[in-house]
Amino acid sequence: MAYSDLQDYLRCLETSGKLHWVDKPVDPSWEVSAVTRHLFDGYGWNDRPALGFRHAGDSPFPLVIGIIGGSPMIYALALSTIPEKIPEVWEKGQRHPIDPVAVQSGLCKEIIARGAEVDLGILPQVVWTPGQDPGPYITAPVIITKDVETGRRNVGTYRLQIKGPRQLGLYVGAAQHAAKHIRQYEAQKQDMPLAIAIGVDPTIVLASISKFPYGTDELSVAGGLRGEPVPLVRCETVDLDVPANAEIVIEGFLRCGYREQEGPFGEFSGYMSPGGQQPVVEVTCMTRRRAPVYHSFLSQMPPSESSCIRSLSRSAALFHHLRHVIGLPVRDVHFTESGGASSMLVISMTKEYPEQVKEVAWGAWSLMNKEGKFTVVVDDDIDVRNPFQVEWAMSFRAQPERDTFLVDGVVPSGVDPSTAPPDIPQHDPRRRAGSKILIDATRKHPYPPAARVPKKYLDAVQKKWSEYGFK
Ligand SMILES: Cc1cc2nc3c(=O)[nH]c(=O)nc-3n(C[C@H](O)[C@H](O)[C@H](O)COP(=O)(O)O)c2cc1C
Ligand SMILES: [Mn+2]
Repeated sequence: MAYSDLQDYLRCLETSGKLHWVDKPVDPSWEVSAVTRHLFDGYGWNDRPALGFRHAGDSPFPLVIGIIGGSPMIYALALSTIPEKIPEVWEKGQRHPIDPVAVQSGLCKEIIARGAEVDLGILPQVVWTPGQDPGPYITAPVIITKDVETGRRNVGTYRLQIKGPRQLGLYVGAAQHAAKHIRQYEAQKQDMPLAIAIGVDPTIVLASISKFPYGTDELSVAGGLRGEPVPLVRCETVDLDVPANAEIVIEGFLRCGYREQEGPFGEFSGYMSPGGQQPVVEVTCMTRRRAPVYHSFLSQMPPSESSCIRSLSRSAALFHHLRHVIGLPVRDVHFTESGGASSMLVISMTKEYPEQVKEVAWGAWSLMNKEGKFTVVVDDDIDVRNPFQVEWAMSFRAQPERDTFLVDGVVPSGVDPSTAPPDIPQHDPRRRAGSKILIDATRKHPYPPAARVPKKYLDAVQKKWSEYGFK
């Protein structure tokens, strides 16, 4: 059964013991991020609960965080599955998308504020990297825009800096789909309408933060993931549709050609992004439930919610592309969390001929042009999620001179601080000098037998383990 909305999903997390509510009032200018960070640093990958804060500053809305990428277990619950089946559900969602359906009304219309009635100050004003972010940010928005020529919808998650009661700074990376829409509208000298949903069924969030080919409606992928169409309602002041059961919807437009300083912001690389001149959302309307729950993501230093989500989502999307779209014999794909689920990519494969290793790397790099700065390809006996095994393969199946392949003149990750010093703005061409390396850590010739105690002896020992004085 699909979740009908965020609150339906939160009930499932609560029943599974995966949501910890904090009743004590907390200060959103530092305490929300500090408690969440402490939780991420203190708990193992699989044990972290998601967090809820009932009283974050003056906001009447409770805030939840870590409900999508608190852990692989939580991510699996968002997809109504178990961690081992995450790639399978993604496969289904992408192969069998279900288009959304229009409905007349929804819970997101219980309260409607227009024009001067809107005050974004009602939202929890969370500062994520206290002392360094310039102010509070909305980190989990689902932003809906349209291609000006085809009318096709795009849905993406791009951070929003709360700048005033009706103003938001928007950061959209240059390669993102909404950035194309911004260029289109500005070429036609028009303001660009947009709608922002906060707090939706988790499959919509997962589709919103994932990269699909341009033109794909992320809401149809969400339909495929949840097995039912997403119900949509018309916005009040812009020509767009939004998930009918969203907790909160903000409508507005980007004023053509206008830019203001946005950021710096604590990014998934673990460093502050430089910030730069970015568009500003002028809010025209806010619709919401009577008692909405506000949804946020923790980004900054890995491990974070962002690195967990990116690792699981990107790995599944790339596996699908390499294995099922291009048809290469790839067994498994893993973006490491320490690499911000961006820089370090490990792929295992059942190599059919030596050149195929490069085909795999090119396939990965052309789908995800900014990712996989270090790409390691291993044989199918290596567990890509086990760094010990991966380093072992690199250590004894590769010769750096023969088995590495360097490429330059490629687009780097926009927030990789190794490309340029912090005073160079985020979109500056000087940040574009990227390069990548492929490390082919597969066997190139027959290998000697592995030096292991034979399994039959290990099994024999296991059977009488207590005889050796072990419990
Ligand atoms: C927690 C989190 C925060 C993100 N913040 C941003 C952001 O501020 N700007 C941005 O361009 N992309 C951001 N992304 C990445 C986009 O959501 C992602 O690339 C998505 O594919 C964008 O949609 P699009 O492919 O339709 O452009 C974020 C992703 C996550 C998981
Ligand atoms: Mn898109």
